[in-house]
Amino acid sequence: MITVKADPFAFPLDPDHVALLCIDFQRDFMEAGGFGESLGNDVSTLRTAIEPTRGVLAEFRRRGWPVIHTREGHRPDLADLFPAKRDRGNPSLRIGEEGPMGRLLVRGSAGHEIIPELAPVEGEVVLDKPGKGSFYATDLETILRARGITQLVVTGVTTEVCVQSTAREANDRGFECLVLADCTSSYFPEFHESALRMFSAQGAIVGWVGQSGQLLDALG
Ligand code: TIU
Repeated sequence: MITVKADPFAFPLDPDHVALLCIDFQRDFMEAGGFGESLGNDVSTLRTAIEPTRGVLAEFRRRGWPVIHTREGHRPDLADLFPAKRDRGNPSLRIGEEGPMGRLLVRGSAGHEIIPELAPVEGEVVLDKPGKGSFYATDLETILRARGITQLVVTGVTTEVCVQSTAREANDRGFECLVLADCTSSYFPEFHESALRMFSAQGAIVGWVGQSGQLLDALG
């Protein structure tokens, strides 16, 4: 067991049963012309998470520990897109419409790809999901249980949407989550802070919150 400093108390990392989860580091959320910008967001705010996540990713790869990347998006025929998701709000473009990086949030489009800085490598799981949470309508739980994974180091965007949904779902399924604050980001700094505080409050009601530096220090 490796002790990692975290809030609200140390995270007991089990090297044989831990995986790194990189949630939705896609061009559609992180780059101009994608889904995130179509919602009216300044996408540059998400970029703070890239370098810290690169550091953690490199360490997991060096150790040969499992890495799982998720991508939010839909089938090209949009058969898995609920009208309730497609029609909500007043975005400049809707899911499935053609933007500068191809069809928004559609599998196979350039915008659906993970940003090059954090691109998956051979042997890493890439999981496509139609919702915000990573367990809904996916085989993530099967993949984790098949490998005996019981702990997740959680990174990704955005903190209060897909990261929050996923951490809560993981916690309910019995997985222990260490969410790395600097490896997550939001279009709304106040939501980022609040979501992180909610995770670790009440004795880690959803999970632990730490920093990438604390994890890397503990790993030596
Ligand atoms: N809009 C927003 O903040 N996020 C999403 O729609 N998806 C994810 O968080 N990945």
